[in-house]
Amino acid sequence: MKKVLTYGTFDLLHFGHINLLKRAKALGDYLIVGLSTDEFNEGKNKKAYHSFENRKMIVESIRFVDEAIPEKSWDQKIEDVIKHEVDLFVMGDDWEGHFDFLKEYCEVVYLPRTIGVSTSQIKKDLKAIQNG
Ligand code: C2G
Repeated sequence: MKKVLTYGTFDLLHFGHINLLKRAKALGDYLIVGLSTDEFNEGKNKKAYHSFENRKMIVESIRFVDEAIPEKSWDQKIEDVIKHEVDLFVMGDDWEGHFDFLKEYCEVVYLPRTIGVSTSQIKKDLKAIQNG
C-alpha cells in the first residue's frame, strides 16, 4: 500500500484544495493530511476561519482523504514520514524545494497550484461584497 502525506490549513475549503488532494491520492493508495492546528497557524501568521476541529471534520469527509493528523510544528515531518511509513510526500508547488530534505526518507513531489483561487482571495472578495 503506497502511503501519501501532505500538509496544510485547508481553511474555507475550495476547489484548489480538492484538486491537490485528488491528485495526491491518485499517486498512491492512502492519503494522510497533516492539518495545521490553530496554534501552529499563529506561527504562520494565519488565522483560520474554521477551528482545527471543524477543519479536521471537513477534511476527513473528503473521499480522497484517509486520515488527518495534527500539524503542530515545522519540525514534525521527518518523524511523521517514518512513523506513518510514508512513501510519497506531496505539496503544492508554492512550496517547491522547501521540503527536499525529506528526499532521504521518501519521494517528494510538488504539484502545480490551481490558478485563480485561494482562501485569502475568498476572504478579500467577501469583504469587498460586504462593503458594497
Ligand atoms: N493549494 C493549491 N492550489 C491553490 C491553493 C492551495 O494547490 N489554489 C495547495 C497548497 O499548495 C497546499 C495545499 O493546497 O499544498 C493546502 O494549502 P494551504 O491550506 O494554504 O496550506 P499552507 O498554508 O500552504 O500550509 O507545513 C506545510 C504547511 O502546513 C502548508
